[in-house]
Amino acid sequence: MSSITQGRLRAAFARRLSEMYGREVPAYRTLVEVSQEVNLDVLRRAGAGAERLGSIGRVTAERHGAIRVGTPGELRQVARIFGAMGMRPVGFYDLRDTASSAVPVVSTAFRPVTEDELATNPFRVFTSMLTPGDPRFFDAGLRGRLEAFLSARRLFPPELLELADEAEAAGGLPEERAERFLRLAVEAFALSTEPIDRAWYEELERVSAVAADIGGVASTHINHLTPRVLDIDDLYRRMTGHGITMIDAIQGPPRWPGPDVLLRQTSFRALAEPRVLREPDGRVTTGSLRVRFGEVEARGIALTRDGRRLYDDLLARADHLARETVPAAASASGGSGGSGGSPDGAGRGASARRDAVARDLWEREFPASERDLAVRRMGFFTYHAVEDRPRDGRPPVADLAELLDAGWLRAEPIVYEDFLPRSAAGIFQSNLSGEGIKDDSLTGAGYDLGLLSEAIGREVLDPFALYEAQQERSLDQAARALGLPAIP
Ligand code: OOG
Ligand code: NI
Repeated sequence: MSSITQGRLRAAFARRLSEMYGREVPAYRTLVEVSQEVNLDVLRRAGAGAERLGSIGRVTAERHGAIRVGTPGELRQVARIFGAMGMRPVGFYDLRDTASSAVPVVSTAFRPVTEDELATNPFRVFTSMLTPGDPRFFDAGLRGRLEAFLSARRLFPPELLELADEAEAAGGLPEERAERFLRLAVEAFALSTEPIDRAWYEELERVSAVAADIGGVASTHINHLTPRVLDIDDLYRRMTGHGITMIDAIQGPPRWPGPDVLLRQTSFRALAEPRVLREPDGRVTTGSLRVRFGEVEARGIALTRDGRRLYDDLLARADHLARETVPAAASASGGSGGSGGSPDGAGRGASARRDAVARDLWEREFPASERDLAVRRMGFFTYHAVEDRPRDGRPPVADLAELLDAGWLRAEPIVYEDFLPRSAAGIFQSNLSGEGIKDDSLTGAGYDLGLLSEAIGREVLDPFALYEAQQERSLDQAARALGLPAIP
């Protein structure tokens, strides 16, 4: 009996989730279509260079999703379902302090971690867990009722969890059970039609829209699904042309002439979706909730800790400078966006200004080429001995820069597979209706990496260590091929 491997389960799950989300959120279909147009255009324009950060096959199928759960127990179940598909928890993101509105969650991302599995299908899911124990958001009374509500619900049917355990232990599932697993898994993340208690939902919403989306309903759902695009600025323009209003900014590094690094993302608010509500008097009505959205991203080279420090530093300085250089007349005239005082025009003006400031900083301080990123040890690469390297009898030099410059070694970028806390907070925030309430006079509860690992029951992996290990393996191999003891 043929068995469906974890990699094939993951690819099939991503595909089916995408079909489901396309039925649920029509603007997502437009986004996927436009992304594919943009990618084909880049391929035509740039040829093979377009595939330097991933084959067109990989990029076309590539998605990330986001889900939100309420308790450590629920998170542990999610880990079993994703474990069945070869996805491991990587990275710890604490958005409680990163966001300016009330986002009471801590997060990780489930994703494949080996080169082979990433090549099969890199599907990843940003997964957030509510923090009811954080008194800045929830007082003791609300916390108690919230925890009682969460402990009474069941997100996943036992059959799904049993199939997941079997797939994880055996490395896959026989065809029929694979089919059953996929059906149940996709269903578990569909938007539920069960009535929502309006009063309870609204009580939570006053504290935080994210808390309401998680703890105000009896199920979880895929919150957005994000395709990958090779030119996000082009996509932004085209979506606007399709009449879809994007948020003001593209989050992450600025557009600039140097290498693409990390992650650039932008999003749009999905339309309100019809949801069944139970009114305080017991009547069941149809209302609408606006919680889901569309997002798109461009991925670049993974940065080392040093590279990341420089990125974070430039971002903070760009923010600071952009605030200082606000034109004196901007507040009166509606900014430089030219759309005359509308909040959107002003927002776009401010964001264009920030982009210009950021680009200027980057051009002065960020490594301007892949070679410089490699030599300054700011980007992650795999290194390969060049087949037709000069063999002029010189003893090989053992310094990375010289080996690259003399044509002995070739560097291939490692793609950033993770997320950025500031961008994630920006994405959460730009899609919330209200600010919510956060009492900063209180001390936050210590939901940290250790607690998250414990909740999941598995080690949360360090993304830097994964990239580093991949780079080191390639350096060892290259050194052997060149007959060097090591490449420092
Ligand atoms: C997750 C937001 C974070 C990203 O791409 O940074 C995210 C959420 O809204 O639940 O998906
Ligand atoms: Ni996202």
